[in-house]
Amino acid sequence: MRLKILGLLALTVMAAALTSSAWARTTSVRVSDNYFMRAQGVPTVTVPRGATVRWVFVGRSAHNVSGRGPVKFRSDTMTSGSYTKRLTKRGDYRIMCSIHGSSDMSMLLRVR
Ligand SMILES: [Cu+2]
Repeated sequence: MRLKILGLLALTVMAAALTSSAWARTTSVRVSDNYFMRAQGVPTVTVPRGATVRWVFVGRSAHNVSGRGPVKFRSDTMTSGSYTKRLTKRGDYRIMCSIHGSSDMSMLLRVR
C-alpha cells in the first residue's frame, strides 16, 4: 500500500516536471567540427529570457562554449556530453569556441 502511494506520487512529480515551462524552454545547439548548428555562416539562435540552452557536443574534436554578453560564461573543453546555461539577462551574446576562434566557430545568441 505504502509503495503504491509512493509510486503514484513519483509519477505525479514526473508528469509535473515534463509539462513545466522550464522543461519546454530548453533549446539544443549542436557543437560539431568546427561549428555551432551548421557548417556555414554564423547562426543566430533566439530564445526568451529565462530559457535554457543546451550545447550538445557531437564532433570528434574538443570544443568549448565561450559566451560574452550581459553575462560571461564558459564551458569546459569537451568531446562529448553537453553544457547547459540558463539565460536570465536579455541581450546579445557572442558565442565562440576559444580553441577554433570566432571567425571559424561562432554563433549569436539573442535573449529576448
Ligand atoms: Cu572548437
